[in-house]
Amino acid sequence: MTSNSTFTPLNDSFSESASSADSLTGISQQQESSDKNSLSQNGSSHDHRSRIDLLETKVAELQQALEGHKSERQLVVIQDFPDPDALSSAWAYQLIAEQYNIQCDIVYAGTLSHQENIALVKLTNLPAKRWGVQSLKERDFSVYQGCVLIDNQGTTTQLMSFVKQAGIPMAVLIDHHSTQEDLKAEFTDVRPQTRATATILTQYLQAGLLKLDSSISAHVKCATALMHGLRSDTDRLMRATEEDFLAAGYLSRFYDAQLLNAVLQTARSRRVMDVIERSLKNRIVQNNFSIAGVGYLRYDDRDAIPQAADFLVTEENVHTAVVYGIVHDEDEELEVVIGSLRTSKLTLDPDEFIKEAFGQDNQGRFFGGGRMMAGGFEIPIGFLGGFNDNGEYAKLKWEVFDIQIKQKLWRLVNPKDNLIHTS
Ligand SMILES: [Mn+2]
Repeated sequence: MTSNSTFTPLNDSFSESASSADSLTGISQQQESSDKNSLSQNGSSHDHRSRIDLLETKVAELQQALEGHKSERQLVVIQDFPDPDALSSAWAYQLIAEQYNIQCDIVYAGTLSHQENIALVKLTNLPAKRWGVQSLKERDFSVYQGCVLIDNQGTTTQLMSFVKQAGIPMAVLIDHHSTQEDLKAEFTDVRPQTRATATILTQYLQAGLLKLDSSISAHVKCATALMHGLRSDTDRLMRATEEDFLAAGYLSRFYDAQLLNAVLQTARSRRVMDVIERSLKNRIVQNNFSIAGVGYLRYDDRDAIPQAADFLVTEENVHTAVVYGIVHDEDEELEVVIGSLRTSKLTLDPDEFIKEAFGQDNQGRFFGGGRMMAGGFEIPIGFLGGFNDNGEYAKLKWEVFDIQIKQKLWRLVNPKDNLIHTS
């Protein structure tokens, strides 16, 4: 086994994958450089052995936790902008729990933004439900005896405060982001060195927590979803490690390649294309950085921003792209600046770059951070927020944010250059 320690993601808390919206709600978690509880990837066979032992322990512990809650109802919470890794892993957990007669509702409070994620949910009948923020006050949380967090630690979901308020016990926490809050769950498996939560869930399946059966449609579809989740969190397996390949190998016995292809072939919407077009038109390239403000876009289209950044970074002589815009949600009178950074430069740490560029708010929280090659940021508009019918006003507001963001970015891109560049 080769060592992959040099490619350890620095902080994976903010951005899920190139094919998902960067999730940014919990801005200020401190990462822990090591996690004693992790099944870490390491070079020696001794570590390999202890990894297998730890997996066996975890599987036994989870089994016990499920046994202890037979016939209960659990709320499975995933991040506000769920990605394939979260969606598929939550589903796998639901299928496992079903065997113990535990009924799970998989919920998220934000929206499915990326066309591939919408396709994934539709084509596989993935049982995740959107609980919009406005509906949360009317929801009956008292029917749940346990809360399950998958692919998050409660910092990227608006549901968490309702779960806490309702006093639902934390039953299960399965994640691969660095340890965030000191969250205690009855069963915890947090592995910051593992590339995908789908890999963890697949290991559970392989260990026998649920026997996959090719003649059961839901199993085939869930295996397909897990394959998609695993691929998307490992940059199409390019950053996969041995355990991810092993998990993918196991899933290959059950998944539906045609169905996966259908999910991956999903076309971009016209509005996403328009945002990409704006990013191309507005981009300024300097010192191998490509920076583009795209103006206003709808809340449902926020995933167009990371997609535009993905595209801009493919230009020759560009190693880093930053795209940002003001996302507005007409229903909830919400406005926020959302941005995405993509880089192919190994020495550029998006987490550091974003923190350095934008600093902290007055409560000492950073506006974002990133994982290894990608990062997102989110800047509240505060008092200036809220949609305004007056076109001149909206234009002015955009210009103010555009100039301010560019100013902060150029300071890092070209420290000697004090000019304010605007498009
Ligand atoms: Mn993930």
